[in-house]
Amino acid sequence: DRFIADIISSKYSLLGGRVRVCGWAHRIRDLGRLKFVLVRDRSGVIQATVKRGESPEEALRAAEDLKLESVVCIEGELRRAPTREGVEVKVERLEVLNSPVEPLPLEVEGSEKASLPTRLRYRWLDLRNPMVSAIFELEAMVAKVFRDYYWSQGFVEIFTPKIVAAGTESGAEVFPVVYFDKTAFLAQSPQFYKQFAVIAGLERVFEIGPVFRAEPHHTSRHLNEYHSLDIEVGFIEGYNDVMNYVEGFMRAIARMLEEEGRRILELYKVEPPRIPASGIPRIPLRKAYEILEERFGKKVEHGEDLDSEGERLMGAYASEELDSDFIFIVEYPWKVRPFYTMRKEDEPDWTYSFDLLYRGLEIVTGGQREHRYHRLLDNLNDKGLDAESFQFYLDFFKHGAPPHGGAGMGLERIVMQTLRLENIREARMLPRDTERITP
Ligand code: AMO
Repeated sequence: DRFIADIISSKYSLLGGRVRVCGWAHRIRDLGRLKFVLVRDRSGVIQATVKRGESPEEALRAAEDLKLESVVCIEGELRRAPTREGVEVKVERLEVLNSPVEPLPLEVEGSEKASLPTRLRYRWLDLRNPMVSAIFELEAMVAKVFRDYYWSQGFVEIFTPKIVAAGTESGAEVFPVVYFDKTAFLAQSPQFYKQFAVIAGLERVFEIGPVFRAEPHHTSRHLNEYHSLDIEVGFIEGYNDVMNYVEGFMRAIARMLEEEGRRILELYKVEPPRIPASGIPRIPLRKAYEILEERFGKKVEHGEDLDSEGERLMGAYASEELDSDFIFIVEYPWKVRPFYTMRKEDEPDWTYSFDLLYRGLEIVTGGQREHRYHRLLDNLNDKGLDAESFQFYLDFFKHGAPPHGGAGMGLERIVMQTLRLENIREARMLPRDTERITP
């Protein structure tokens, strides 16, 4: 059997022929002698008609027992019909493979309009809604573009440990793990090990993997488990090289969205992102402070990070003034960046680092790393961290670490911003947050 969308798109060559599709009973209309069953698979919906005098007795009996969301296979002639698809299947065989054992707690059709907690509780039903499964098709497409793009740039895919001995992003937000007689954590980021791989001679690496953040806050932008798209590159001249690699990937995503991704964007009535031909604008944070104050009357303390409103406003600025859905904010204060970040040579209170905002939300963080052993030690001390618990990491830097940098990108955030979803949980099949560890 084939996907319904394939049958519909090649209907003229198939008309009059026999087709077989399997899926779920999406809608049932019973007119007594005539029953219309809409069969749905991942790709679409097709009408099947079961009619007394036309369909065999067995099929008529099977149709009697059919419930919404019963699992069915139908076989029969494809013929013209006044349906939206222009065709229907005249049923000659109908097999019911399984049926619901209780009333449906969530209707698949239009499930996106139900409350998010209900949708997440019954996610297996919610996901059968093509509007919802499209999110995860898009997610897979973004991950594929990521792999293809970095492969084409000479990167090697790596697979780093997720059970680790130290937090990387800042002490508190780690989940402890019971690991024999040692203290261990779920990895917050592959940060140390992607740097390890560069230092170990792989030079340019990427990884797609889960990361775990024990952030207790409940926002529409944070998950406690998400997928991170990570890159790390050796022998860079500066953090602009890293931004170039990030920008290349964003362009590759935009191209995919204009081609294979179109159908999904149309479903969500959104446009592909705009990237200026001259490149994604790169604006120092200190300049962003000025823009925020002068243009929006928003005061951000000099040397502080942008809050979510600041990001949103800078996104609006990029969209209105620079005709771009993306904007890099560069040179964050040392105070708000992790110890592994390289400080600016001439202004050590600032760093060679960046964030990328997409439609006003941070989707990427990156920068150049400190690769000089003694400077790295100074950084740790300056942050008041205990060098001993990071010694295993410091050791990587003792025997020839090249200058390097990289970035981490939130897969769910990229998808969320592309489809303009309201809540990041929609972009995660089974989100983990402060309330949820099931289903
Ligand atoms: P950072 O902690 O900023 O940087 O994370 C990188 C990117 O991951 C996404 N992100 C999240 N997505 C969903 N839920 C969360 N709780 C969440 N937290 C972060 C964002 C963010 O931009 N090691 C560095 C990256 C690097 O420098 O290479 C890091 O992890 O899109």
